[in-house]
Amino acid sequence: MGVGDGQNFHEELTFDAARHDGFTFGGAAVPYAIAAKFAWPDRAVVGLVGDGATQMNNMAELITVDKYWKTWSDPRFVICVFNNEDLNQVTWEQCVMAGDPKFDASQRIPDVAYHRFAELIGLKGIFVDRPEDVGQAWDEALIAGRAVVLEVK
Ligand SMILES: Cc1ncc(C[n+]2csc(CCOP(=O)(O)OP(=O)(O)O)c2C)c(N)n1
Ligand SMILES: [Mg+2]
Repeated sequence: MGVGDGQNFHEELTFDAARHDGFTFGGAAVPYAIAAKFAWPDRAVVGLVGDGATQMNNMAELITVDKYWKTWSDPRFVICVFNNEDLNQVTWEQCVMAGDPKFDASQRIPDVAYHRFAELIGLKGIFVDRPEDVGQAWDEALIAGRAVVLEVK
């Protein structure tokens, strides 16, 4: 999660919601991004979230975002969801540390249209699946004038 004013990137505050003393907890990024926005409502907040973590708790907390985003003086708030239909960090660990092939029963997760869920609850949703469109998608997200879910497939 990064908090910046869009100009002074050297002053940017970043916080990795998935890491604390080596322990990782999924589902924290959107709540932490909300907290950052309440601390600095006049600055842009960006949250970067895996699709598995999004399905844990972060989708529910997008409802909280919709409850409050109109009260933030700077509306820039972007949750970027990386939709790889995989709990990839664990898939990777199981492969590298145990030599196991990907175990689809636990590692393959549903393909959810996160950008459409965002629209359903009142946020702006943007979908991008071509590398050459990613830059423009971020531009669109940051000038949207409202909270955005940017889904990267
Ligand atoms: C609440 C919780 N449950 C399970 C885990 C174990 N875990 C660590 S990383 C990970 C996979 C995350 O997948 P995703 O969010 O899709 O990110 P990706 O690795 O695919 O980019 C899981 C399940 C966790 N950290 N927290
Ligand atoms: Mg994933």
